[in-house]
Order: sequence, then C-alpha cells, then structure tokens
Amino acid sequence: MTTHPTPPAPVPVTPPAPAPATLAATRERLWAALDARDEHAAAATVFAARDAGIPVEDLLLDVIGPVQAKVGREWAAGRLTVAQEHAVTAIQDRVIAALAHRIPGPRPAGGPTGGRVTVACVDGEWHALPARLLAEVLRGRGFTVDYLGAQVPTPHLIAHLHQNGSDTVALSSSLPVRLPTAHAAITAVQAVGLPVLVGGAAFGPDGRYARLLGADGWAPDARAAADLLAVGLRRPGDAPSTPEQGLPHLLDQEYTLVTRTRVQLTRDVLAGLEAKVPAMAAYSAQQRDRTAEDIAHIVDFLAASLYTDDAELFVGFLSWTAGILRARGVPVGALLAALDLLADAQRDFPRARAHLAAGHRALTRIPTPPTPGPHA
Ligand code: B12
Repeated sequence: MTTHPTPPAPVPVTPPAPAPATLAATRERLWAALDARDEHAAAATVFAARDAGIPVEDLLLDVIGPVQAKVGREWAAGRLTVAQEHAVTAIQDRVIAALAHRIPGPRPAGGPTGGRVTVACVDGEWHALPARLLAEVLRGRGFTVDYLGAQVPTPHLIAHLHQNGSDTVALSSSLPVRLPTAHAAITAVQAVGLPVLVGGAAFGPDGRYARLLGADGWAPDARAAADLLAVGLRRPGDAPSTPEQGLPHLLDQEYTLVTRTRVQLTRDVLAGLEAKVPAMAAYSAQQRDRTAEDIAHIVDFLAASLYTDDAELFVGFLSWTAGILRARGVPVGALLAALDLLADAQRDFPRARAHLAAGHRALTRIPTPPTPGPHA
C-alpha cells in the first residue's frame, strides 16, 4: 500500500485589496475628476466604489449629491465659473444615468412593488438633478417611476397623469421663487385625486412651505422620501380649493400687485440706482443687464415672501446674495440702495415694506463676509 502525502491545505486566495472605497474617499476622488472635467475618471470612481461594495443608493445620495452641493459652494465662492459648473453638472447627470442602468427594473408582477410615482420639477424649475436622484432612488427601491425632468408645465403634468396614471406625484423645486407655481401644481394634482409629495430646497429645510401649501407629504431627502412612500401617503381630503382659502393673507393683493408690476418695478429700481450710484454710469451693457437681472431676482424673492407671508424667506435670500456679492468683491451698498428704492415704490403695501425692512436690518447686521452654504 502506498501512502500519499497529505495534500497541502489550500492556500486562501487573498483577493487584491480594493482601493479603500469609503464614502469620503469616493467623494474626494469624484470631486477631483469633476474639477478636471474628466468624465471617464468620474464614472470610473463611482463604479469602482460600487464594485467595492458601496450600494448604489449611497453613491447617489452620499457621494454624487453632496459633491453637487459642493459645486454650488465653489461657484458661490467664485472658484468655479458658470460654464465650469454647467460642465460638471452635465457630467454628474451622465454618471447618474450610467449608474441607474445598473439598477434592476421594477420588480416582476406579483412581487413587491412600491407602485407608480411620477417625479417632476415644477414649471420654471431648472434644477432637475435633485429630482433625478430621487427618481433613481425610488426605482432602486422597487417603485415604477415616470421621471419627467425639469420645468414641467402644470397642464402637461395633469394631462400626463390622465394618460398614464400614477399612484403618487413627487414634485421637486429648488428655488423658493417657484413656490406659487408649486402651489398651483399641488392643487391641480390633488384635484385629480392623487396625493402629492414635495421636496427640494424651495420648501425650506424643515418643509415649512410644504405644509403651508397643503402638500400631502414632504421629505428632506430621497431616502426619507422612499421611506415615506413605502408607508403610503394619504389621498387628498379637505385641502383648500383656492390659494386664498389656505393663505388668507393673499387677500390683501400685495403678492398679485408686486408680481404684475415686476417688469416696471425692476426698470424703476434700475433707473433709481443709476441716479444714486455714480459708479454705475461706467457700467457696460452687460453689467447693466446683470444688475437688472439681480433686481428682478430681488423682486421675485420679495413676491415669494409675500406669498408665503414669511419675511425670513426674503431675509435668507438677501443674506445669500450679500455673500455672493462679497465673494466677488462687490460692496453690498447697492443692494441696500435697491431695497430702499423698492420700499419707496411699495408705499401702500405694509407687508412688503415690513419684509423689505427686515431684509435691510439683516444686511446691516452682517458683520463679516459669510461663507455661502449649500442652500443658504
Ligand atoms: C446645478 C445647479 C444649477 C443648474 C441645474 C442643472 C440641473 N440639471 O439640475 C443650473 C445651471 C440650470 C442652475 C440654474 C440656476 N441656479 Co442653481 N444650482 C445648482 C447647484 C450647484 C446644484 C443643485 C443640485 O443638484 N444639488 C444637489 C442635490 C442633492 O440637492 P438637494 O436639494 O439636497 O436634493 C435632495 C433633496 O432636496 C431632496 N429632493 C429634491 N427634490 C425632491 C422632491 C421630492 C418630492 C422629495 C420628497 C425630495 C426631493 O432629495 C434630493 C436628494 O436627496 C445648486 C447648489 C446646491 N447646493 O444645491 C445651485 C442653486 C440651487 N442655484 C441657485 C441659483 C440662484 C440659480 C439661478 C437663479 C442662477 C441664475 N442667476 O441664473 C438659476 C435658476 C434656474 C431656474 N429657473 O431654476 C442657488 C439658489 C439660491 C437660493 N437662494 O435659492 C443655488 C443654491 C446656488 C448657490 N450655491 O447659491 N443651477
């Protein structure tokens, strides 16, 4: 009998150590790739992290989302041009698309399904990326998602719901100036019997404007939104049928009149500023256009603060604007002068004057240049 030597115990094969794929490291690598406008490196970073075990949902919300917010901070601080911001956002969008194609489709019939959700940005809202993140997170959680993208006119949204059906509508808005439009969209969707979930920076960090506008639900981020939808939203019951019923302060017509006279107000304030600020005589046509845009933006935020009857909305916007101006070496004196001119024009509007005064006080109180936050 021959004996064979005992075969050696198999040597455990140690897989090559993957590059550490912590969320923080992935964010840093993604940012470096985006900063270099290197789309391939950006996609490779995200896919390497996914292969190393980071779930797609975490990549969407804890890597791509925060890096996109950093894009905003870098732009606000004057370290990224508008064109660079556009290029970076476009790359992020394509990385999300590539990642989304790895998410399995809706669960098979008979299996668990979260139902059909229509995700759309309100009319005029260009910030589609937050809504896209939400759409992909919901898809990953087993919902069937109809993603309609940026600025969806309310009549088209309603027509789409009639034609395609939906269990819930998720409306996204990043700019508070879109709140009146969001209100109209919420009311219109509820009128066809569907519940509306809202989200995005426009609704405030605590969702206060979502409650004010009668939405059926609000969530601060896509994870919380998916959790909420998994439990189910109540269908609209006794929501006020006209804005005035839910927002009695609108009866004073201040919002309506400021909105209606927006163009004239902007022209008057620009002319007033040119008379008050001698340096503006040397402005190029482009600088003049930018100043007119800034004034129109101030008027729009004033209108939004009148709509919500919340001076804090206006104050927050002015503080953010002051931060942007300071980062570009522009004194805030012209901003204060513009507020004074607006207050003169709003002589008969006590709420508008109160909001303008609150903004004035806040600007004169800011002692040092603030660092603009992601949603300041
Ligand atoms: C990219 C970008 C743009 C792009 C948008 C392109 C695109 N495809 O999205 C473009 C260039 C078009 C753009 C335009 C403008 N922008 Co912009 N933009 C940004 C930026 C840098 C990133 C936005 C983003 O994607 N954020 C990342 C995601 C993760 O944000 P998020 O809100 O946290 O999203 C989560 C939640 O909100 C929630 N959520 C979102 N939607 C929904 C919906 C539902 C139903 C639920 C439940 C939850 C939910 O889930 C998301 C994921 O967890 C931000 C800066 C920032 N910090 O966000 C500025 C920012 C929003 N923009 C700003 C401004 C001012 C503008 C312009 C007015 C500039 C101008 N003068 O033209 C225009 C307005 C255009 C318009 N009419 O809408 C300001 C707004 C300031 C303010 N006080 O409101 C910001 C904050 C820039 C800054 N740092 O100051 N912008």
